[in-house]
Amino acid sequence: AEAIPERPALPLVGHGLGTPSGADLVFHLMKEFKKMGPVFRLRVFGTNYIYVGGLDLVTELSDETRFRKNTPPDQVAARAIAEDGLFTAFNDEPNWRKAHDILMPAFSLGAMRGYHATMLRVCRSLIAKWDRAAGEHAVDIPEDMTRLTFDTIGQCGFGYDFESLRRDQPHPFVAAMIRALGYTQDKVESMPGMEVFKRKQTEQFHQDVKLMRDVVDQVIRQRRASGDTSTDDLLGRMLHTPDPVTGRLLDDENIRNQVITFLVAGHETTSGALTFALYYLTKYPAVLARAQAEVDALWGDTDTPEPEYGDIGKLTYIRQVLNESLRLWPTAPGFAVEPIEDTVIGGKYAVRKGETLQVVTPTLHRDPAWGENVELFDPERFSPEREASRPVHLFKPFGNGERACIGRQFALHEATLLLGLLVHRYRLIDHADYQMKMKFALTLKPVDFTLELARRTSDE
Ligand code: MNH
Repeated sequence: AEAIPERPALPLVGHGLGTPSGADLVFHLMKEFKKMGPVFRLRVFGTNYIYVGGLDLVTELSDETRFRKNTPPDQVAARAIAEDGLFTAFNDEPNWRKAHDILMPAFSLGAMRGYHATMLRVCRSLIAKWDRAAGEHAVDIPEDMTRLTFDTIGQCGFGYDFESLRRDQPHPFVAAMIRALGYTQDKVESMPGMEVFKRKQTEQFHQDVKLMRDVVDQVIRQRRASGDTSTDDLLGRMLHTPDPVTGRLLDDENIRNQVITFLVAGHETTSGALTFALYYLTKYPAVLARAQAEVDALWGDTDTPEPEYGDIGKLTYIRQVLNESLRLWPTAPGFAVEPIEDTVIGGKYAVRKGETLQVVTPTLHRDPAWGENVELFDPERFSPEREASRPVHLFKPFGNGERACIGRQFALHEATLLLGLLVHRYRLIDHADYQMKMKFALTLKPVDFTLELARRTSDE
């Protein structure tokens, strides 16, 4: 076997000094692949990462008989917040399968039918807010997308209204979550032991986690107090549906971890995806025009369209726009797997059982197999004809296999509905000539992106 390519490393720090953090780390990795090839090793202080970005290797790593999810260091650190919730659970924790089996039915395509009216109601609150802004002042896209997706998961998942769209500031849960995740990420990226010098931050972290748990306990308490035992949303299933295998309910502590997990995982990524999509719609007028033609054909020029559940499946071009946004900037820009047994990858690199192999999806999504001009935003890549001939593992914004995103249909339904309604109603005015600037804190998203709005008239 050959050694996995790596740059010369210093003792102890490894490649730590030349390796940036946050969004710059994502860009750094993408550049490194261009020089180092489809797999390379990076050592940051004590931690040893293998990054993989090419189609052939990702195809190999997607074989679930040889590889399974790995909980990489940043997710291990996030366990201080979400413990054995679905996302951060280790494969061998029994609560993973238990919760997975209990919750799966709530995420089937059919289950979206049940969420549709609620999702629409949240979209309409955003539209009411944007109508007041139109012609008056700019709106902050990432902030408002976060308000929308957070309220959507709150209401669809737990029947709880966080009222984010009526607040000037983000909901306290969101602020605490961002700080807390930032803290756990810093801990991974900085030299081991540094937290002893960060007493203040550590104290803040404990307060933030407490606030998140208090919010969740309030959500659960409200449902219990209502006496409602029949609502079949995420919370209802967790409280009342026994695991089909063991016949037992999830315990209270695990339910709390799941609610935190869904509140976190269920909104940041979708918010980022919506923001990237609105960015591309703004910067590519021909794409926007086609998206508008699609919704106009469905809803005409009525002031208040009544999208039905079945309409979402008809918004195929808008779905292509979303997919193409997720291709260029998958908002969860990777996932990690580990060999189930010691093995060899790419025909020559030995890897050990349990070792973290980090798939970098922004690089996979620029593999030459996508064709020419991989940097170009082009929703035609997701036309039905080209989708049919695309290699299976070339597009992986939702991860792989059994541990792939459980909320995928939920995110796509929500995002397609909202984008449809927005392009139907507004002209998006790039008043500040926005230049993309990204932030990465567990998810990748644009920052400081504002647009002015004008209502469309029937001839535009
Ligand atoms: Mn989601 C896992 C991306 C929306 C809930 N999600 C994952 C993974 C990726 C991902 C990638 C795999 C992580 C890993 O292998 O370590 N998720 C996304 C993206 C969007 C998204 C790009 C939106 C766009 N996710 C959502 C929504 C929800 C959700 C919406 C909930 C309503 N995701 C999860 C959960 C997991 C997950 C829960 C963990 C699943 C498991 O391991 O069983």
